[in-house]
Amino acid sequence: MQSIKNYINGELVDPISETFIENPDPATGAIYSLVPDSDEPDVLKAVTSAAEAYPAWSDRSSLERASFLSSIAGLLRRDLERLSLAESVDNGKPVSLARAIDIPRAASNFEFYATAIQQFSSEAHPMEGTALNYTLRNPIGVAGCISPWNLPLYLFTWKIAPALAAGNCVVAKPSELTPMTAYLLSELCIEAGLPPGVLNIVHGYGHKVGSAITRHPDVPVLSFTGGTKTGATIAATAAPMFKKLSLELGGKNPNIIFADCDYDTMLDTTIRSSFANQGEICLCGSRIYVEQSIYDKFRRDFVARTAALTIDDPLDEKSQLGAIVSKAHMEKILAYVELARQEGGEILVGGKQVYLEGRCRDGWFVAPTVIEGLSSDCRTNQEEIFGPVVTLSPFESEEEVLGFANGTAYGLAASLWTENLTRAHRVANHLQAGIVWINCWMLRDLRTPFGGMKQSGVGREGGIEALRFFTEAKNVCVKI
Ligand code: TXE
Repeated sequence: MQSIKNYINGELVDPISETFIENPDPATGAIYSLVPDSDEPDVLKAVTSAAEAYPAWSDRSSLERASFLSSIAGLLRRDLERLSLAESVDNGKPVSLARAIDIPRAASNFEFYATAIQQFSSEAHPMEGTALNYTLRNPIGVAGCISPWNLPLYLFTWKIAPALAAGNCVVAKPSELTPMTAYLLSELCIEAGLPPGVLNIVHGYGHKVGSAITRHPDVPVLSFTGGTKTGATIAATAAPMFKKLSLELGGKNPNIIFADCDYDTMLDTTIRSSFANQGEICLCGSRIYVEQSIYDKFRRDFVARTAALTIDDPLDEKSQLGAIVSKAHMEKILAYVELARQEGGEILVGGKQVYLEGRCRDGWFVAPTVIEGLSSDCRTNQEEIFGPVVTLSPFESEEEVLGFANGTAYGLAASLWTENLTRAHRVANHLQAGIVWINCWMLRDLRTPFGGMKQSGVGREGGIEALRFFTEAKNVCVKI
């Protein structure tokens, strides 16, 4: 039984409590590793290490910091296979997905910020003949980074890389449900020679470790990705302490399909945007709105394509969907399907747990599910399910579908399918979302601002947005 360790002050150490959390493999339901059940004493050690490492780390040139990030990116790429397998076993996602998306993106996150920091600049404002204003963007200190279980290493590194590049030191906590690749990352940081204390990884529960990071007075900046409810809990602690806060939260994203779309491309992509990663991506399009004139055709084709998806052992290269991350989350998803039935929905395909043979007979698998016949304001269409469940609804007009699309508390992402360019720009402009994809989905340029509005979060990650988040702007005004 593998027992992983915290990474504090450059060393791999057990939790002070010497107690551990059992970590199951979602595909088999069996406990396969032990995770430190850390608490506040471990966080205090980590923050002290980070604070002690901060002066030297922030004094290094951006080129020197970039070289460490590049080395880590190279090691992540070197260990692609090992990390992909670890991610698949820990999260339940197909190993093919971890290999194609999760791990390469983790390496890209480090590589991107290794170069972005070298291009990072600020501005000057001359007051003709009177004064010169210049803006400094200095690192802040110890940054807290807390990440979720759905894209474990991908989202974990998406916070850590810019924080380190900007000159901060970090105390990071991955989800207790998927800690493995964060642990393997700490081994690679040691191999890359990252100075002790620059990055510290403390494993454990959110209400213990995550909460201790959030309320620590020497952690002035926090970056969180996870559920909206947890985001509110963190904000309630951080706000009165005047901490800088970035919150990437849930979504209930519309996928709007007009009759004039490129139908085959839309259908292929909509299968992905509905069920990729078992639908456990905050950017998935879980509410599908189809123009009335093509609704029946789309319904027939989409249901057939959904029914043909392969849900199987995540380690099988043919699997298109793997296991749900935890038994509790699987039960939450199935409870929403039952709710949909009670709200008048018709389950067109899926809607139940899938029982496999052999190695995965005790795993947690849910069939990709398509539901129609629900009102736009029912709970199933208002609340984030975060599983392989989508709803279908027809619409008659642009105004009507914009009302549906914008009619939830969330505002993270949206997809839009039409060949009418004028309409595409008009609808995109009216959608309440931080990210709008037109005739595509999950096409990502890391330079772009990433994040949502309303209950999908506060602030933006990505590009220079993240470097500005992890620095403080100081205006210096020099009398001439
Ligand atoms: O998130 P949580 P989970 C949504 C999705 C999912 C729900 C819960 O609806 O069902 O959030 O998922 C740590 N103080 N998304 O359980 O609970 C926790 O240990 C500080 C959307 O993953 O929010 C973990 O490391 N930290 C999201 C992290 O917060 C706390 C992706 C996320 O846990 C804490 C994932 C606390 N009080 C889930 N409580 C997206 N937008 O991508 C927990 N944590």
